[in-house]
Amino acid sequence: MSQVKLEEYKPLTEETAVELALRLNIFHEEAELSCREIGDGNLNLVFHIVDQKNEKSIIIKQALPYAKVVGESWPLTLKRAKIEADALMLFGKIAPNYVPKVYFTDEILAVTVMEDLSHLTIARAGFINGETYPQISQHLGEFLGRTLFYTSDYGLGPSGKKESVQQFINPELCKITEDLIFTDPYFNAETNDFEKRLIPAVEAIWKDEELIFHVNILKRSFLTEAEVLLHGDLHTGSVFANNAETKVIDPEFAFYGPAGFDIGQVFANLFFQVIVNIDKREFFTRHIESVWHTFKEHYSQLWTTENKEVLANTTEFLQFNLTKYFEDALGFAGCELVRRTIGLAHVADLDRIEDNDARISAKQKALELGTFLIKKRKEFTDVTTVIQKAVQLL
Ligand code: SR1
Ligand code: MG
Repeated sequence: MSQVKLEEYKPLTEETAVELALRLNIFHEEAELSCREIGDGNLNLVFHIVDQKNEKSIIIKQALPYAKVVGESWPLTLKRAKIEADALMLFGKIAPNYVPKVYFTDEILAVTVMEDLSHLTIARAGFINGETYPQISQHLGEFLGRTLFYTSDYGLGPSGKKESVQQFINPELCKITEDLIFTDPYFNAETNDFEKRLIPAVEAIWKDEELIFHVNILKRSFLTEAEVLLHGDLHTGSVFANNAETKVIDPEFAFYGPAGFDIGQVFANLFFQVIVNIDKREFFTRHIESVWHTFKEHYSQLWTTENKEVLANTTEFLQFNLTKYFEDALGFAGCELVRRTIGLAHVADLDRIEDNDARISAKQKALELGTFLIKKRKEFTDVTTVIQKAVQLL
């Protein structure tokens, strides 16, 4: 008898995930299906289902009603599965090369059935294993240029944009970011997670009034500036890649916010490799430059040819906006560097360094660079100078 009820939420098991796939007629009747739960993120179940006979495979992702990284004591809305599916489908229209195809979604079960990307590797894991993915920065730059233009007032027009803002209201997931990125790392909060040897550096952050002033400005921007539909969690663990392809996954944190947020998260997560991967540092500094230049090129081209705001279509106003996005991106990158080092939910780039002295030193550098970017973000107008300054600090 069938165990999956489409009208009632229940976490799937490997057996019921297969049953769901069969029920959706995704596979041929004589398919020989095998299934494994492969979720290694902070929040969800991920089932990989393969038809050995016909070489077809899919992913079923299901939201859990709590944050897996903490446990059942941290309840979390299932609505995020719909936000994620809607964002993937919208990004699929805007930037089809850079997101997985969605085959089916169900709000009650909180599932999304999508393209299997297991021929690719999570970019963070690939980088840690020595890969540099030569095309990733151009792909991410194009993804950012297209999504941040087409979801804005300039790309959608004011009515379409307001409808989109409404569709992507995501208060619970935004609250996680507001707390974990913009608040908790800057005082002695319970969620923080850092090594004893970092206590002096952490206490210096808590006492740094100038820094906290700037974090408040960045948090206000995150809270109030509904510029574009953001992915909202665009770190290198949300990107699959190989040397030729790049796919952005996991937009469950999607909402309307400041354009610089997604760009800044990409910058910060590439900066982790600039800090730890000294032999390949140049590949990653070039990636950061290329993300910005490619974003700028695509965004500017769309601005000129597709702008729905007649008066806004001037070079001066475009430049004004790009300058704002760039400064914001540097500040948000700084916040991401700090939170992934001393807050909840770290990055393997730092935590997996086995040598204690090297790991602590890398974490101190991440904090130093993060603090610098937050405070000095308005002093820079070009990405190459930022990188030169950053490398001098390391
Ligand atoms: C409780 S969720 C912790 C983190 O995991 C997600 O990937 C986001 O980065 C979030 O801040
Ligand atoms: Mg995620």
